[in-house]
Parts: sequence; C-alpha cells; structure tokens
Amino acid sequence: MMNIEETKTNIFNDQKPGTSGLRKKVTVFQQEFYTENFVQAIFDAQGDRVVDSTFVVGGDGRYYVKEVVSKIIKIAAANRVGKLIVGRNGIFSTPAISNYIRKYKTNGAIVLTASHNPGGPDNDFGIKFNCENGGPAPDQVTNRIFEITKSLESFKYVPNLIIDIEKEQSTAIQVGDRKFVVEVINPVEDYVVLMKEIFDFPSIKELVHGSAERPKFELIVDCLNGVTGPYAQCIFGTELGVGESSIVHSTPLEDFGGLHPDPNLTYASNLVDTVRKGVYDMGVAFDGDGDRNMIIGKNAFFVNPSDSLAVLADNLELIPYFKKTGIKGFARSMPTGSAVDRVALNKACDIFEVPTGWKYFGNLMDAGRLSLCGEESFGTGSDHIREKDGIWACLAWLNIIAKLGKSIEEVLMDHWKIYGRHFFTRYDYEGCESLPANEVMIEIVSLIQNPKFIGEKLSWGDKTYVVQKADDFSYQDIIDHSLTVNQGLRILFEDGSRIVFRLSGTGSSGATIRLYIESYETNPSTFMMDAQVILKPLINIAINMSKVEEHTGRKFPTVIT
Ligand code: VG1
Ligand code: CO
Repeated sequence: MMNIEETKTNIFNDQKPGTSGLRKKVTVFQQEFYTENFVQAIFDAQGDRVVDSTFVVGGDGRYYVKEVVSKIIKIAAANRVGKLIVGRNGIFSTPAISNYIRKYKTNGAIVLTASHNPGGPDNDFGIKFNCENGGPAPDQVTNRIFEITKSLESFKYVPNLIIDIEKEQSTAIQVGDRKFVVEVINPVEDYVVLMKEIFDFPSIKELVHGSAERPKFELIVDCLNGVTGPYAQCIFGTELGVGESSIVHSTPLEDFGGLHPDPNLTYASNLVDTVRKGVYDMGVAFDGDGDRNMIIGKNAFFVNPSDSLAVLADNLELIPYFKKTGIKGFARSMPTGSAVDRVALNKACDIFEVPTGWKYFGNLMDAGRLSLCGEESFGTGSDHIREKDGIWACLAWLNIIAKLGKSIEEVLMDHWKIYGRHFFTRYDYEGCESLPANEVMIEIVSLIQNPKFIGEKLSWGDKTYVVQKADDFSYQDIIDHSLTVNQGLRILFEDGSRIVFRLSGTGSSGATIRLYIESYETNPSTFMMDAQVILKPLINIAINMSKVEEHTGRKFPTVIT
C-alpha cells in the first residue's frame, strides 16, 4: 500500500492555456512545482467526476515528456483517479489519443506536446487537456483550470509510485483505501484499426505499388522526428508497402533532431527539395504531435491547406467512411481561405466559420453538423475523431488520387477550373516583442474603428480595393451559445479579398503576428501564377496600413506560406 502526501505549492499567475494548451519553455515547466500545479488544477477542475475516472496520458516524444508522465502518475493516484492509460515510452500522437478517448469512452486525456514548436532542454514543452469527446477542452474548461492554478495552495501525490513506462503492462496499486491502475499500452494499434476502417486500403495499396494500367505512385513521408514515426512505419510501411527509404525522420527524438517539427515550406524544406527533383509523385510531412500535414505534388507542387480542404470536401464521397456516414457539413477557421465555401455552396451543405483552434469544431461535430473541417495552418480532419489528423489527411489524398487516377497538380487544376482559385498566403512575424506586436494590432483597430473606413479605397500599383466590412471577429457557438471575442482583425473588400491580422496563441514567449491575405480569381490564365505575385498589392497594403516594419523593426516575415 502506498501513501498520499500533500505538498505546499507556489502560486503561478502565468498558467493560462492558449490556442492549444499551456505552452512554455521547458525551463519554465522545470521550475519547482510548476508542472505539478497545473496538473493538480486539471484534476481539481474535474470536481467529483475525478473519482474512479480513467484518463489517457501521452505526448509527442519531446524532451521532458517522460518526466512529466511520471509526475502525472503520482498526482493522479493521489487524486482518486481510477486508471491511467499511458502510451509506451510516453508516445501517443494527438489524433491517436483522441481516438482512444472516444473508442474506450475514457474521461479525457492529458496530452504532453508543444505540437509544432521546437523541442529540447532549451525549447518548448506543453500540456493540453482533452475532454471525454476526444477534443481539446473548450474555453470554459481551460478558464476554470486557469482560475484554479492562481489560487492553488498545495498538490497531492504518491511519492513512491514509480511505473516502468518502457514496457507494455498493467499495474494495480493500493493507494490508501483505493485501487489505482496504470496500463502502459501500444499507442499505434487502435489508430491503425481506425484508419483501415475509414479508407480504401486495397486501392491505396494498388496505387503505391502500381498495376498493369498505372505506374507506381511514388510517395515520400517525412515525420520530422516527431511522434508520427511509428504510426507512419506501420501504416505506410507495413500496411501499404511503401519502402523504408521513403519514410524519413521516423524515429521520435526528444529534440526532433534539431528540426523544427512544423510541416511548412520553410521548416520542411528538405522534403520540398527532395520532391522538387521530380522522382516522387507526392510528399507529405507531419508536425511534432501528428495533427498537422503538408501535401506537395510532383516537382514540389505546393497544395495550400485551404485548397486541400476544398479538394477533400469536393471528393469526400470517394472515401468509404463518408459514403457510409453521409456529408453533414463543412467548417473552417476564420483566417482559412474560403475555397471550401464554394464547394459547400455547390453541394448545398452547411459551412461554418469558427475562430482559430480545433476546439471550436468540437460542438458542431458532437451535434452531427460537421463532417470535414480545416485550418490554413496545415490542419485537416473530420468527425472520425475530435482533433486534426495528419496521417488521416495524407490517406484521404491517397484514397482520392487512387480513385480519380490523376496527379495532385491535375486534381488542383481541375478544381480551380470548376470553382475558381482562392489565392492565399500567410506571413508570420515570429518572436517579436509583445509591446510592438500589440502596437501593430492597435494600429489596425484604430483604422477599422473609424466609421469612414467602410467604403475607403486602398490602392497599390494599379490595383484598388474597396473596404466593404471591417471588424474584430467574434463567434457565437450555435450549440452552447458561448461567445468568443477578439479572434482576429478582418478587413473584407468588395471583390471578396480579405486581410486578417491575429496574434498567435501558441508561442512560448514574446509574440508572433500573423497576417493572412486572400483573393479570388476566375481567370484560368492566373491559376498557375505564384500566390505571392497575385497577392502582392494586398500584401503591401496590409504591411503599410499596419506599420509593421516601423513598430517591430521587421522588414520581412520569418515564415511565408
Ligand atoms: C496555431 C494555428 C492554429 C492551430 C494552432 C494549434 O495557432 O494558427 O490554426 O489550431 O496553432 O495547432 P496560433 O494561435 O499560433 O495561430 V497545433 O498543431 O499546435 O496543435
Ligand atoms: Co500539432
């Protein structure tokens, strides 16, 4: 039998979760009692539901995950949790956790990830709480946790409870007068079963192997040393027969091998360069925790995530899962390009526009209103789980290509011919000081608050745009009617073009300004043009009106997508 101890904690005032959990430098989490404080607050926020509850624990394999898993085991045992399900070695992708919660009807999960942020002792760590629907906790829950962290006086734990998480095993321990169980499991198995239920694996297998009618479709998968490695090896390697040399960076590393595990053109440039050589028909990369994806076609033809969402929406019936469930509706986050809106219109189905962050899709899915959704930040997913899902997105593309028999570029060209093309770009000014970043936002606020701004003509070169509407985006959830405000400054123009400014909510320090630009073209002669060329006038208008360079001293963004 083991005993519970209670230790006085320190008060921390900075444990407010952002877009997707609490993210800070590892060194911040390593402060005495910092992590314990947040974990205790998660359990306290459960109220009486914590008694005999079952929670899943796992993360993206980054530095400090294992230490925090052992802290959580000790604290859970002392807080009357009945059972913890732990991914072996602390490994569990974000989508696989979401699936596990739903499949086995557990009470939720503590997900240890800073997603696409770099890892290692000098980089980032994160803790996210997911609810029993499998999705990230909504604002009401994270606000409750935050309030508790600010007044917590002590935390409870079982000091002598040590579990070997390198071995799959189940351990029952007597803690005080209760039984507490820790089950260490294979984190890959159930997820693979789910993928095989959703997609037409035989068709995908034929695609990647080639047949009498069609040459082999060459795929390269880059896991950026994140958590997807073991999932990719099993699904693309063992199940689909993709060669070992085409599944790269597939061992989860604590510092991601020095890579920045963010699948975009800047941080996954190795993959882009490889695919540019013309051998591969498709390249795909995932982020640290496996919920993001980047898709590129032959010769590094880039599929913008907003277009990816629209193409999947248009072809969803080709995927067995949706043939069965039907299509209930589409959604995108506000800054995401609106290509999918046209598909929704064409299919006469609902389209929802929600704030940035996957948690805002959850209620719609739970209410059976939403089948497919996405974000411009390389997030795509469906109601099979309640997180975005990188491997799912790759399989969805493969499934569709297997059925259509076209290249990725052909699929996009055909899509644009029908719907027109929404050009989209995002500029990130990462690692700014907080003060100047706020000044940039205030600059825009003062512009859009002026009633005379509506109708104003903004020009650059020979292009002129007329302001139709400008606001600070707010969203009322149609299911629980909760209101979320201050979700991004939008300037909408009469021709459908948009400029959006937002501050990132996932950074661990300082501030990141995100500038999103979109415009719509129907003239096919523009379709193959570079988005940066087409959007140049709007980009310059946005940069001038925000005085971003004056305030931050940044001549250029750090990342352009
Ligand atoms: C970013 C993206 C957002 C995404 C979030 C979490 O948030 O813009 O679309 O949902 O990251 O993604 P922000 O607040 O930095 O813009 V992940 O892969 O960290 O779970
Ligand atoms: Co992620």
